[in-house]
Amino acid sequence: MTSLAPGADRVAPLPAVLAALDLLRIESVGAVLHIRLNRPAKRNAINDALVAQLHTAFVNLPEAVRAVVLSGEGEHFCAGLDLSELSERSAAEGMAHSRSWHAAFDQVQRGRVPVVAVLHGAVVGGGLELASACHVRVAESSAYYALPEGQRGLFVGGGGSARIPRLIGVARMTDMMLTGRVYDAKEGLAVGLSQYLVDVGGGMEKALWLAQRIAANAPLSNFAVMHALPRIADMGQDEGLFTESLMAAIAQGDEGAKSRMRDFLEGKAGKVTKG
Ligand code: 1HE
Repeated sequence: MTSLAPGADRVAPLPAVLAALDLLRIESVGAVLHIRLNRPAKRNAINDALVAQLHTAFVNLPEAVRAVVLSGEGEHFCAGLDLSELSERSAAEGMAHSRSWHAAFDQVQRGRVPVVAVLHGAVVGGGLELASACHVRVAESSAYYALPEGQRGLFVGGGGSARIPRLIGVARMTDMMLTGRVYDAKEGLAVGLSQYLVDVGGGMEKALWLAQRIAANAPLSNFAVMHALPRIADMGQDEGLFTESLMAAIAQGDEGAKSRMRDFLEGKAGKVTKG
């Protein structure tokens, strides 16, 4: 694998608001912020406090951060909803709980910078919902995916019904929820749950390398990919093409784009090469 760009491994001090988040382990590596779910004893199950801390982390990304890597401490990425917190909730409380997940995961998907997830071990229930809010997913060969909500008498509540079918289709998600089907890492790659598959232990290096590449892009291009692309994909073709032309015009007019095009024409920028 290509090594990181110079300065990419520089570890910067964290702002106090991020350093105070005890259920996350956060490290700033150059322009990349590495956020780890940090409840390994509970398989990184997501309780109310962890949802709130994810929200806080993603709305307080330091200005210098250009990409995030999200991973899980221990043997698993995330065991989903913390089932020990599932007390008797009224319908209104249940709705508010689900909406708190939506608010946090929306900051992951539609925040300021792209997020690369490293998936290993269990990526289940709310853990898969969180993974599906990320922009690039790197799976290690230990990863497996399931939606046990059906077996637990629940429904997805962390945005899964909106995001997961956009990755794998309604039919596959229906099957996972009705039958408890588990996809292994290879199957997950084939159906689109991850974009990359690497050996056990190789996920962080690959994700950091990808995040470093993402961080080197013009910020407005990354913004267009994160914010315009998924919205255009949800539009009718006519509206989509019109919106695309607006976004393209704004992106190409940016100084970042102009200097990059000049660099290429003057032979100073890299060519596109085969893998
Ligand atoms: C938990 C949770 C959890 C582990 N909530 N405590 N999610 C699930 O249905 C998945 C449930 N978990 C599992 O199937 C397994 O724990 C794993 C496959 C993820 C991992 O197995 P393993 O053998 O490594 O660990 P373990 O021995 O099962 O669990 C270790 C501890 O973590 C244990 O606690 P301890 O105090 O006895 O040590 C477990 O109770 C605890 N633990 N998973 C609470 N999920 C917005 S809606 C989303 C809806 C959903 O996500 S539903 C799916 C919930």
